[in-house]
Amino acid sequence: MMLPAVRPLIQVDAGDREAVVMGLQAHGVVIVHGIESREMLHSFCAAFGQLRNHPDSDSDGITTIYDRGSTEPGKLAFSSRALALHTDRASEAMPPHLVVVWCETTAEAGGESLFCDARAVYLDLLESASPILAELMSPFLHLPAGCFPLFDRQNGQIVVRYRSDDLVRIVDGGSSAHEIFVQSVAYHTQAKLIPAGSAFVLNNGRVLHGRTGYIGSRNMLRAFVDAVPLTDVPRFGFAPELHDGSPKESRSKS
Ligand SMILES: O=C(O)CCC(=O)C(=O)O
Ligand SMILES: [Fe+2]
Repeated sequence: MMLPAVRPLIQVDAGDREAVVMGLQAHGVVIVHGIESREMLHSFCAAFGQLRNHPDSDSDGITTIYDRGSTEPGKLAFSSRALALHTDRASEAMPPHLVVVWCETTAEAGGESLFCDARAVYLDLLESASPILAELMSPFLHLPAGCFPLFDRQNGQIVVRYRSDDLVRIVDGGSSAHEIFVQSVAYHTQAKLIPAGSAFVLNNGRVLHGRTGYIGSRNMLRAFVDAVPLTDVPRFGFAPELHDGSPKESRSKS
């Protein structure tokens, strides 16, 4: 039997570091409330590690995601269109560890954030479709930087890497495994409107994210954070074991 489709998202206060860390450990993503300014966002992020610059970021390392009508390959974020589930910087050898996206202004309608815990997808496939999982764990996605597995083993962890836009091509023969992956992702995806003054923080090696299309003007501020190794912050990706130490973890059999 598959893992339950979704579990309620954990919502915590930005000042409660322990709760942020516990949420990341249990779900790979947390909603954080009470960030009142760009400066506060910056210091919240800096408490978890080093901000990583991006070609679109400003000098403080933060990127404003807004609709500038972009139609460029890989730049759909800068439009009002829906954004399919993805790993940030999936084309890089080392994608950023944490992704923090803070809402400055909500859209008039739409613009909900989408999350999928790829750990749940991995565990479902492990249980019910292990040959498919083996395919996904072999070179599977042709990206500008090379051909990568969709689920990879890295330092004892499993790391997800995925995008489905025009910068990626699935390996020859991979389309049915891809279809099964996409179905499982859809089953485990949940939507949440992040209100102004709140953010999501996610482990980019574990949780895929996206958004629904929107109308009106919407500003989201994004930071990539590489956490300091060996701190309380869960490592990039997730443990391959069934139990991650979270007391609520349970898998139903039927
Ligand atoms: O607009 C959003 O909510 C998210 C944008 C995003 O995922 C990105 O820029 O990579
Ligand atoms: Fe993203």
